[in-house]
Amino acid sequence: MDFTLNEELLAMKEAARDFAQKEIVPNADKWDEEHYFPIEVVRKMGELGYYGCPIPEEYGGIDIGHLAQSIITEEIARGSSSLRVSFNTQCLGTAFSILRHGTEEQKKEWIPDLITAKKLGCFAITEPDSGSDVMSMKSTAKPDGDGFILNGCKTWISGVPNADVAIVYAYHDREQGSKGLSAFVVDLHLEGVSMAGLDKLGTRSMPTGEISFDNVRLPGTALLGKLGSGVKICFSSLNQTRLSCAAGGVGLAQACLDTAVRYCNEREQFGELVGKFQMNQELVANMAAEIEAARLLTYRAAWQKDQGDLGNVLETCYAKFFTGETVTRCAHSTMKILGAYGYSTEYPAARFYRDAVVYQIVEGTVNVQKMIIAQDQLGYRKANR
Ligand code: GRA
Repeated sequence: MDFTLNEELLAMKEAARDFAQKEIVPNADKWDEEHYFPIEVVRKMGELGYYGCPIPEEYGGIDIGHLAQSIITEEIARGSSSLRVSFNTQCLGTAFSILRHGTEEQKKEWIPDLITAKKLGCFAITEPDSGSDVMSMKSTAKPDGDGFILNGCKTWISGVPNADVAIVYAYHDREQGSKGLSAFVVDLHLEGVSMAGLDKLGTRSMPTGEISFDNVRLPGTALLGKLGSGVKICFSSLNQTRLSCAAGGVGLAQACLDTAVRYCNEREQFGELVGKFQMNQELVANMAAEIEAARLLTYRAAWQKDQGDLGNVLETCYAKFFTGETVTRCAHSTMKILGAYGYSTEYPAARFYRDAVVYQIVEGTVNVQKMIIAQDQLGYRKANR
């Protein structure tokens, strides 16, 4: 067992940290306040190869794997939790799914543009009446001639309304149950597609919105994988995007700790630094230990993926579940330590607090993660595929 990051990974971590410090941190609060999506920064990350870590060079990637991408995601989230979402919209929920399931033509057409962020991506699972219960989705893609007619509404989709392309999950034949669900690569500029943004509490520098498909005519070449393999593609893709979410949560939790420590060593009350008070020390100690545990769970799951185990649902759930709880506790602890300054917009603690809660909701709620873990442990349903 070796817990050290090799020189290449350490250098990438440092470079991503420098990038976040220079390009993201100085503007993150302003972008958040203005609900501004900094596409120029996303494109720079694309040029640096950040979205191409698990993508082979022949499709424009840098082929250094999931652990590298997790480490970079963590450092970007430490600057802005909003921007870590782009690792899922540009790579893991889109380009990486096309890499695993697409035809050669689809790979060539979409992957290079997604990982360089020339085109903005998204993946569309959730619907107004179908959140945790994925299989209850209502969208349909009825076979029609050599293509499909797509109808339905997707909501809470990260990257919308700015996205150019979506991986959309819809039933081509509801009668067949799970075998009737298919995945499609959908050009969002097609006729019949309309998008609208949604307002939200946090993650305000990454748009979130809904997409309506009104009799959208898809060419046969839009089908991703085989007809009926939507379930497999959807859940195996979630197993990669969940890890990215965990990595982002670790980064945001670390940002909370960084801010709390800085404040503890600046602020004086009762004649001494507030870091000298044991009740604050308890908060700092809990945060530090929990972040380290969340980080190790995340790195372990990423490392397994780099060994070829992309079906490590259980270990990915451990990382996502534990990080979701940790980052929420850390944001709360930082708020307690900073007091009124945490509540004000003078420090980023208020943004961290608003951004943290979503880690209990997206990519499968904390309860969904616990359900998967418990059912595996109880022997009801094996998590790993
Ligand atoms: O046997 P079958 O043919 O009926 O197929 C079932 C099963 O074998 C079917 O799915 C198959 N399956 C899988 N296939 C391949 C299940 N898991 C896998 C897998 N890992 N790989 C249905 O399975 P089931 O077990 O009967 O499902 P269920 O009981 O209906 O639901 C299970 C569960 C609740 C866990 C699932 O629906 C789920 O994970 N729900 C959470 C949905 C979710 O994570 N949504 C996230 C939306 S995306 C998002 O949040 C973007 C945010 C962006 C960002 O911030 O990064």
